[in-house]
Amino acid sequence: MKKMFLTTALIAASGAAVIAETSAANSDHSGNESHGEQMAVGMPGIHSQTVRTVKVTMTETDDGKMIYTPSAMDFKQGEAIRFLVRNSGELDHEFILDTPGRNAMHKEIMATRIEVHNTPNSISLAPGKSGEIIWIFNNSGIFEVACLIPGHYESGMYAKVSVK
Ligand SMILES: [Cu+2]
Repeated sequence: MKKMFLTTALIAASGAAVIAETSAANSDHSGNESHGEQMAVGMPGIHSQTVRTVKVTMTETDDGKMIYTPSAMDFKQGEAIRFLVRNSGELDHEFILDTPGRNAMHKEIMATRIEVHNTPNSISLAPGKSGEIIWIFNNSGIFEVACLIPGHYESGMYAKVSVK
């Protein structure tokens, strides 16, 4: 009986989290769960548009940090980039490309529940796995790649993306 109550409570809790996410998305509008749509940071591309490949590694360091290598990236407005992302660490990590403001908002949501990101602008990778994101930087500005798994951003897991 106790188990049943627990299950019900879990369902209720996850329902509340979904509502919270929906209202957050509505108030923001640009829609993180985009499928080919324009975002502030740019838009998804396809292979044939790629002008260059940028390799990004995600890992933990011996002194307790979590990092992207490189930790800063510069692009020209209009460039189509193929990010080849590899998790060479021992923990799960993610690569979420967005504005710093939207990443910060999204981090708050992530603090309340577990979420897996695999949208056009994001990828979650288990240790040893690789994946790719093809992205067109058609807007200039300062953007960010971040890992929003609780505690990771605070451990240094973000990279500045500058588009000029
Ligand atoms: Cu991480």
